[in-house]
Amino acid sequence: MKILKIDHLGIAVNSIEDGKSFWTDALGLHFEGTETVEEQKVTTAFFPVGESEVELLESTAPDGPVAKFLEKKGAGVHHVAFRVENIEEALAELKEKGIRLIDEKPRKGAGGAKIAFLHPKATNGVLVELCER
Ligand code: CMX
Repeated sequence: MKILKIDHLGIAVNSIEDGKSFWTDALGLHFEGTETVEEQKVTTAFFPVGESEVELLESTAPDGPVAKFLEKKGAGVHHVAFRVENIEEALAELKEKGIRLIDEKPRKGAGGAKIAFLHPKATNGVLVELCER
C-alpha cells in the first residue's frame, strides 16, 4: 500500500454557510464551492491548503452519518483522509492485516474520488478515509 499524502481533513459543521467565514475571512483560504454527495447524505465544501484541503461537512438528512456525529459530539474534526495510489490494493492489505473496514469496496465521494472508511475502533478513535483520485 502506498499513501501519497493527507488528501483532506474533514470537519463537521452545522452549517457551511455559517461556518465558512472563519476559513475564508480569518484564514484567507479559497472557498471552492459546495458539492452534495447524496449517497453519504452530506454536502461538502473544500478549501485548498498547500497540497491538501480542508473539507467542511454539513448533513443533508437527520439520519445521515454527519448528523449522528454532530448530535453525539458536536461540530469538530470528523475524519482524516489519506490519498492512496490504489484503493482496492490498500483495502485488501488492511483486511489481510485484520483492520476493521467500514467499506470493503470503494464508494464514490466528493469530486468523483473513490473513497472507503476504516472503523474508528481500529484506528485509535479517528475515523480514517482512504481516497484515490
Ligand atoms: N470519529 C470518531 N469516532 C466516530 C466517528 C468519527 N467521525 N463517527 C462515529 N464514531 C464512533 C461512534 O461514536 C461509535 O462509537 P461507540 O460505539 O463507542 O458509540 C462508533 O464509531 C460507531 O459509530 P456509528 O455512527 O454508530 O456507526 P455507523 O456504522 O452507523 O457509522 C461511520 C460508521 C463512522 C463510518 C459513519 O458514521 C460515517 O461517518 N461515515 C462517513 C460519512 C462521511 O464523512 N462522508 C463524507 C464523504 C465525502 C468525501 O470525503 O468525499
